[in-house]
Amino acid sequence: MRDDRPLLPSSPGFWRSPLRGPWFTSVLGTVLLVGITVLFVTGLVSYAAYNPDLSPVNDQTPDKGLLGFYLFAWPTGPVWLYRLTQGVHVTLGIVLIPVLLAKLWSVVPRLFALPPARSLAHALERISLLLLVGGGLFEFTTGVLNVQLDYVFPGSFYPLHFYGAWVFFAAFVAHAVLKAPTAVRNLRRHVREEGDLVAPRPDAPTVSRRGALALVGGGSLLLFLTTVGQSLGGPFRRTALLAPHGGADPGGGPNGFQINKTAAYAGITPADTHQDAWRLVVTGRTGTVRLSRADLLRMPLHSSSLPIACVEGWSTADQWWRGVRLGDLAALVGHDGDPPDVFVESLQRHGAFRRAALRANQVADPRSLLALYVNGETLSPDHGYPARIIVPAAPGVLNTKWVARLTFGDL
Ligand SMILES: Nc1nc2c(c(=O)[nH]1)N[C@H]1C(S)=C(S)[C@@H](COP(=O)(O)O)O[C@H]1N2
Ligand SMILES: [Mo]
Repeated sequence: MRDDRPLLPSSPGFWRSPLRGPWFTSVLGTVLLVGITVLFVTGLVSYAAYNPDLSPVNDQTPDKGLLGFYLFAWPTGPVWLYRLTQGVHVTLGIVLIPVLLAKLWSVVPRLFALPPARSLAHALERISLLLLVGGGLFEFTTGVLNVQLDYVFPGSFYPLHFYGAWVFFAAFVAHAVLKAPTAVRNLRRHVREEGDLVAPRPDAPTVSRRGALALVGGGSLLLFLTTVGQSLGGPFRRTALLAPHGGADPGGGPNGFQINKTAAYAGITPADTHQDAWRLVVTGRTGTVRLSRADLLRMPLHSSSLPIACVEGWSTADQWWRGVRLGDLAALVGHDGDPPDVFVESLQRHGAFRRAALRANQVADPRSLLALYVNGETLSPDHGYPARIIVPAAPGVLNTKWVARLTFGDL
């Protein structure tokens, strides 16, 4: 028999899958409508959690301009706030990958449709689709690379992902508004499958449309089950087969929870942190004091049960930290009762996260500590010995390790 398959993907007859059609595309589109909206909102929230408008050192996207209109002072409670918002952002982003790919597959014949533009309106619609598809692939790719590989793109991940999100979401909103009426119609009634997505000469089906959806959903479920453990922490971490690996092995015992950057990586040596060498320099309204670890241990010590939640999506269950309240350190240098912001500097000499600014509400929270112990044991070198910051509800980056200097004052 002669194979009469057209050679060019611009001919409708080239596309043979009997699965393509308005119903299949609309179901996937509706899932993405909800999912991508949640991704966008949790992404914006993640940026706000850095308190970028407090100090340039917190701001990974300093040229944001008007796009930072929504920023707000990040709260200190509930303590699991950033665990939740960022866990949802990263887990959902990964879970939606099969849905995104299936959606693109379902509409791929349109990519090749000729003529490229029938009218000005049609031309504009196709350009917006370019931004939509390009933006979507860009956001998912940069996100996954940042989580999995500690990033490999030229330029900083943060501005690329941030600006990409605005471009993508603008195209996404335009697309959703244009297509929503059609999608609702396609989903509600049992309309006949017709239109440009339906193959005019389909091959024999090997799976039903519902079966194909189940396959996509199964893929997402598998990704969910192998990812979410990194955000749940504790015993669930072992189920996170897809979580990034190759990080430092935290080992067991009280300090046996996830390590982001090790002391060795940060260039912190035992000579730097030795009791004869290390001093905490605290500056404020009344001047500067220098404290050894022994001096700090003579101050009132307090405990807080707080997690570490990284922008990469992993987080720890609550750890039991013990140390000096940031508010007490502020009081030591003349800020009694109503502490101001604080600028925190690490012993670390290079690297993006060696400095951070904390807002007054974070300093004032009685759970915010300069931690000296964790889970009943002295901090390990990799978790920030001799002293590290721990603040409720804040992203991991603000929990500076190997602290050397605290400067209190309005930033
Ligand atoms: N000095 C310094 N502190 C730092 C970092 C760093 O690179 N340098 N990384 C931060 C980030 S991104 C996270 S998620 C937490 C992780 O803390 P942990 O390694 O104790 O789990 O430390 C924070 N403190
Ligand atoms: Mo982090």
